[in-house]
Amino acid sequence: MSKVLVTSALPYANGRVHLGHLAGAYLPADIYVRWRRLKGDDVVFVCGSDEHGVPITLSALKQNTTPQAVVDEYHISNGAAFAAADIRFDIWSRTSSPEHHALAQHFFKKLLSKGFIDKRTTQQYYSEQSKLFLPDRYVEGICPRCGKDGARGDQCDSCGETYDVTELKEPRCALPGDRSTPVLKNTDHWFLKLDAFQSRLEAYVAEHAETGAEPWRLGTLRGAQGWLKQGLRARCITRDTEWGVKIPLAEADAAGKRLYVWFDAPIGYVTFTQQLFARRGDPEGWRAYWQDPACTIYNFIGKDNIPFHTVIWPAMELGYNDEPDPGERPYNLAAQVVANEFLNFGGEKGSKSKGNAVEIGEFVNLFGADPLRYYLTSIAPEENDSNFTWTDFAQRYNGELADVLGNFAHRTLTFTHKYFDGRVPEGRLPGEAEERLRAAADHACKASAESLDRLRFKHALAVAIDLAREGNRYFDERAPWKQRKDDLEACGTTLRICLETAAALGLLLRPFLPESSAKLLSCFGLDRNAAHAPGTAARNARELVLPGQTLGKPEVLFKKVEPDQLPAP
Ligand code: B3M
Ligand code: ZN
Repeated sequence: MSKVLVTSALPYANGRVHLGHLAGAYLPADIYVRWRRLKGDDVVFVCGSDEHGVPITLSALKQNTTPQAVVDEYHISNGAAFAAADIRFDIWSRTSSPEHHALAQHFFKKLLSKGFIDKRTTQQYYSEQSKLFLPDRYVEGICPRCGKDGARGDQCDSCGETYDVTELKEPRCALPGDRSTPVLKNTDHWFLKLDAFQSRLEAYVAEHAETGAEPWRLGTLRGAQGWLKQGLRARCITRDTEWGVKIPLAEADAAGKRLYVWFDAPIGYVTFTQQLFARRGDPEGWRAYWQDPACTIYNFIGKDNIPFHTVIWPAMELGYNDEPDPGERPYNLAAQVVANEFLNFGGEKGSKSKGNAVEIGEFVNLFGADPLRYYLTSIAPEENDSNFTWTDFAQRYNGELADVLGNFAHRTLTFTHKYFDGRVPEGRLPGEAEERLRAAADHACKASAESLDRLRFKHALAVAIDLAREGNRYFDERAPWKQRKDDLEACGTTLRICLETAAALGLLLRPFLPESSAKLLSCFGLDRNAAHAPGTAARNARELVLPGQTLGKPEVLFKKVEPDQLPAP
């Protein structure tokens, strides 16, 4: 039994999570967690809201409310959205918790005492009107790259480029009621000396290159290497804001400043694991996941978070690990940083301001969690961006889930109930066609396991649907509705093999479609919480389908979607 820690990127509590987020960092993680648990591994799955950051204060200003009210709202609604999609975190916590503030400050102090953080004087825009230093997001102007007006201080929404706020042309404050022209003023900030970790990070990333034991996806690797190639430079890890983790220093120039959100957020993975074990009454239990090299850590993220997970956070851990204090063991670095590309809507990135992304609750209310999980996995943006459309969903749902999978399982089970009294028929010795279908099931089970181990979820799911297709083809060829009249025993053989295949499908779909697979497997007497028995799923399936065994009554797993049920595009 291996120990595994799985994390999903902590969503900002500044908007509702949508299908794009789900496809990127949450659904694949949940599928992977379920898969490792089925294999009998000891898995912990942590997530929570990222509740700091200047954009949250900006939202609060615009909505004339407090940052706390903003994060309270989204922490609850996002937690509910994940639950609706059957994403089962072991803990759904938040970075505003006191434990998290304390741990983030502890990290800061450790890195400071080891000389990896220093204080520097920088120039920052300041509003004379509001008497306020302005974080980048509080400044707007003309993009220095594409010339569009309305560009944000650190990034242009129009061309996507990032730049230094001082490069922005015709800068102005972006505060409600304050559009004055800001002036540059000196202010002190703290910097993380990333350059000190250049060679150690190069070695870390090289370990996960194509030839390594846990090779990263190409996108992750390229993102990490791109940063390293440019040469790492010290990065500012504090901001002029009143919202966030306080800088744990008595100095006067720490007033009015907080830790940068990307400094504290990844520490949240640790805090949440600590909180989880504290709740379980085992306050030291978290160390077996974070400070024992026998545990493997998997970070699931969207591609825009790659540098933070492959460079900055590992640098913080490496710095912390440098000459650990007595009694403390070094932190584990992630073995896998699983980054996904983007799921787009109508060809565009989902965005809050455009309102073009589909919300999780909206989808689940219409069609349920499993159809959502199915569709998002079948178009998973593993290698390239992909695109969500309602019509494509309906086509795949009807054509694959309803017509292929659901139909095969349903006709096999109902036929057995009708003509064999709901018991697995003995039949005759299997012939060539039967052995072929069994071999296909064996092959599917191996291929699916291999793909899941290699984090290729889309492929693992496609393998199951292909097996259901084979099953339907065999059912049609054998035509049990005719066999029944001419040769009941031959008909029994057909159904027995089809039942084995249906059970194998139930097992193959468990990580992807928790509800539907549990319903299907309950017909074969398998409890939804039972782990896979050792061996291949195909062998397990045959053991679930023993001649004479009574089968449960099947339900229609997937009712067809009619065009008028779809929301307007
Ligand atoms: N809050 C998510 C984002 O960039 C960001 C992830 C933090 S993971 C430690 O949307
Ligand atoms: Zn631009």
